[in-house]
Amino acid sequence: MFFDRSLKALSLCLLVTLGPIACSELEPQADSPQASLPAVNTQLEKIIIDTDMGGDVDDVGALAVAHYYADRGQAELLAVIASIDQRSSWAAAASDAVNTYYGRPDIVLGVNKGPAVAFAGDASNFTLHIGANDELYGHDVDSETLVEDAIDVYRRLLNDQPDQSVSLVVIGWKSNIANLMTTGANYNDDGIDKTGKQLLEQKVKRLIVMGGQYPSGSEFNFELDGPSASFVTSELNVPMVFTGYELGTVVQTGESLVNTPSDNPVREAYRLYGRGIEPYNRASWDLSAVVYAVEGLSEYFSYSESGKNLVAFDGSNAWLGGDLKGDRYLQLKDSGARVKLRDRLNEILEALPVAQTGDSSGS
Ligand SMILES: [Ca+2]
Ligand SMILES: [Ca+2]
Repeated sequence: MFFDRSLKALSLCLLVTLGPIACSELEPQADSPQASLPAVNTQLEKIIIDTDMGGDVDDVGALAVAHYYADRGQAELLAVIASIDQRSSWAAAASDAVNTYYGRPDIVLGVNKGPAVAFAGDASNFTLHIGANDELYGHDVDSETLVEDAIDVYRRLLNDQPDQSVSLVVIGWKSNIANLMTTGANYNDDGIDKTGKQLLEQKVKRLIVMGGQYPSGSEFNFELDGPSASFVTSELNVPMVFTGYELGTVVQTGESLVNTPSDNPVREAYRLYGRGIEPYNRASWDLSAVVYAVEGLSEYFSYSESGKNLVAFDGSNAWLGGDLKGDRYLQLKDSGARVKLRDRLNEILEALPVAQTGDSSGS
């Protein structure tokens, strides 16, 4: 579509591109985090969504999936933080519209106010149409200038959470996480005596990353800010699970949204992005990441071999198997999983918010 996450050949040898940093990272780690990656999640998942909403519409679908689980007591959505900055998108305002539709108008928002990542914007401007239309959607953040800096939000929010309690779902560029990692203790006199990297490693139990292609290739989320993707994957000592281009692209969802109310901003986002041509289907890259974050592998996914993701500065990546870091990437579980996941996601997207059904049990 407007930003085709085109498959590109791995253009450079990753080991050459990454140089000595990567090579120094290839030593086996005695304290491998892989044992903490679950097959099935049974507890309420506290999640933060870090999104490049505006680059593609599946971020909006992913946010709807998070609310669906929150409605059923399976997830708590702590914050929605945009990696795409206010100069090229209305990501935070559009997120507030979706949060408000689902009855959670006060979810904390953040936006990248650091150095701008070069991004031309999306031709349909769906975040602008939704984010600015507070008359229809009733949200109170109708301008990105009202939104806090992502770094300040992350530091305060993570500091307040119990250790190893947060699933951080990054469905856009890795810019915010990289920027956060470089903050020092007592950043901007915030009174928090930890570096950003320490906060992430102490509070985040899993980093779920939509980005890359597996076992190797190149994909939009890493390409847009390759240095940040490389820095986060090589330097952050948090268990990581990746979901790549090849998984989400075969799971096309969104067509069920035509059965939802006309004031559903998720429906409108898919309509605008799809230029009004039904069915409003789009690949489920970001939606799949949220399903895994909350449900675990469930009946849809299986883990790759244990290993480490090598990400070059140009955003290309390659999986290096072995007991190197203990990370995984997701695969579709079996031949039936694609259709099961597709149908499940369309069912989730079609479900009315509990706030609108008046059913507080969430069943
Ligand atoms: Ca709000
Ligand atoms: Ca995205």
